[in-house]
Amino acid sequence: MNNEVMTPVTENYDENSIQVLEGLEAVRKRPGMYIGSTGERGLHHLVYEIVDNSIDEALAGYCDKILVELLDDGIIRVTDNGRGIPVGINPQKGIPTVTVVFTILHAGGKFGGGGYKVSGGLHGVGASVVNALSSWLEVEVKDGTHIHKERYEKGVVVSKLEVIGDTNETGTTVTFKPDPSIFTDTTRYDYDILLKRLREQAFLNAGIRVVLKDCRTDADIPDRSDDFCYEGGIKSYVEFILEGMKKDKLNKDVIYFTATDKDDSTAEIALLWSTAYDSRVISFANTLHTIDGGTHEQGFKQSLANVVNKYAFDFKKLKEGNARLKGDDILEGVVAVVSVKLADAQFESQTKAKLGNTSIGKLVRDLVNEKLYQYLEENPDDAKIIIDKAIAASNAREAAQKARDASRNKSGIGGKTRMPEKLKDCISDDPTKTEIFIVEGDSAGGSAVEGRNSTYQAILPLWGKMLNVEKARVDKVYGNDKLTPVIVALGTGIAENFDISKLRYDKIVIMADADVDGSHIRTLLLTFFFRYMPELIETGHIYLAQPPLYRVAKGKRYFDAFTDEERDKYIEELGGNVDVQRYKGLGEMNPEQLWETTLDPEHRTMLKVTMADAAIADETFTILMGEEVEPRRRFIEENAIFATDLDI
Ligand code: TSJ
Repeated sequence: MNNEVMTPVTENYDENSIQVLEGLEAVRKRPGMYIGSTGERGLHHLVYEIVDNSIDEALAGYCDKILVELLDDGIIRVTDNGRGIPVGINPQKGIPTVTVVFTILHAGGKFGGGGYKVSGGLHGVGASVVNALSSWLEVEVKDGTHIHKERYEKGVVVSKLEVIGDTNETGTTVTFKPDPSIFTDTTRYDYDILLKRLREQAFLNAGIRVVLKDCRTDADIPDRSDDFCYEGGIKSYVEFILEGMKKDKLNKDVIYFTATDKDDSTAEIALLWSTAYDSRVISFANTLHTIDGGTHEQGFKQSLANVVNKYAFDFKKLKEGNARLKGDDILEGVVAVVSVKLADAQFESQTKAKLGNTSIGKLVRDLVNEKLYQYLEENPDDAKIIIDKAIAASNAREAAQKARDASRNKSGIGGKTRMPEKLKDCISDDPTKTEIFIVEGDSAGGSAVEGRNSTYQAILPLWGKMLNVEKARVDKVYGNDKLTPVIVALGTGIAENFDISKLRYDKIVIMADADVDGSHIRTLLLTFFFRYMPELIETGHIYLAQPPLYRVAKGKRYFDAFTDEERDKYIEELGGNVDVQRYKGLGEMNPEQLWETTLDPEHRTMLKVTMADAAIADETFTILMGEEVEPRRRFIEENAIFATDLDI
């Protein structure tokens, strides 16, 4: 016990403890008000709440390592090598500052003064709430001379601050056990949830080392540990996100800007353009993930659109008809992290998911307006790639809109949809029994129409031969009404207008040859379904027909073979001296053969398409359509392999 410090304040300490108890009782009565929930999320928030204090210490420049350990019995230990929470008497409260931190509500960050930034804790309530919701909590402070320790149970001091040893180090260790009577759902920490958050913090605070260790004897993975330290900060974060997306960079490197305003608020932005069709812009305020964005994120998106448009205009990069690129088109493929730090963060929602400070919007806008424009000027090759991507996005969006309008206009008028001319529909309109075969090429279409069971089977021939996929752009494929017949025939509409209850067939079967062109058509259709009608795939409505490659016949007996191995097996089975016919394509089969091998539900083989298949197709499509010549060339060379992969 540190008597020197404690003796003069005993009276005040007791007086204050009444207040303290009232505050912490409120926390225990309504924990959800303070940590959001008492479920798994709330449980994990306790750790963030503690770690955030160490991060603040690191941001103040006094700490560079934070260790988080998962111990048995639901216990967590957080250690940093900062200055140590002050143990001297707090003049206002008359008790040690460390005791104030753990026992008085809303004390977090407001004591001490002098360079202590606002805590980033999700609910900003700090250590006292964690303490109140813990069966017990122990804090050890090393001040370079002594090790001080205090212990609490359910937020109440049970063993006052005392010196338990000597040290020449500094730092803080907090060990606590979340109260199972509060966290009734679970008190088991999920390593991966903590990992995600701590990694994020390591990205947002360049150079800080964060270590996570699972020391639990019943850990899912024994002795698991991770060690994060990113000198590149949010630049590394953008690269990390890109890796996770499995997409490639379009511009050379991650673009990075930072600025500080007169109030000492800072904004940091890292961004790049990728081959993706969506965008990932994530924003943070005081290292808190602002899921609903706010002034900083909006400022970024606005000025991004303005700058790219201004550059395109100033350097005459737009043709007529592309007078101005839309914000969403410019954002296509963007991966960005926007991180702001400010003294008086104001959040529009209670969950701190949306930042409200207007001055930060201006800081971000000014930063992007100046630095991104400069970047585009200095990197004209990148600028061209970025603008071309936005133009392609704009064209694709307009084409998709046309397709949507087409599908909407054609349905509803007079209650009856006008079906595409090329569709040879079936007689039944029972959508649980009918099938539509999307057929490559007109000649195959003819055989299919003759060979089908016209009661249940509809045939939709697509364009004669595939356009040269290598040259075709996304917008050319979605536009030019190429896929409109498919959309209209299926009846569901696409994208946000998609309505599966309007589906006109039970099975949608893509019927294409087993050659390179057929593979292209499969890839294109799967990509289209994946992007615009994913529910059709998820609900198992999409199939690939599997026409055989050979017919092995002897007299009246015959077998159809789907592979060379199968062919050889049948030749052997029939005892040699057989007639082997190679089907060069669907177009070569006569109607009877097509029925027997590919259409007849009793004998055909079909593959149900999974989301994984479609995702692979999407990726393939991206490569085929991509700007980068090398992966495309490689892909086309390896294309035969892809075709067999898909057909397994
Ligand atoms: F929040 C907490 F109390 F639970 C907690 C705080 C938990 C952990 C693991 C670490 C910390 C913490 C606090 N680490 N470092 C600090 N630093 C201070 O509290 C501190 C030290 C010195 C001064 C100063 O002005 O001299 C100011 C502060 C805020």
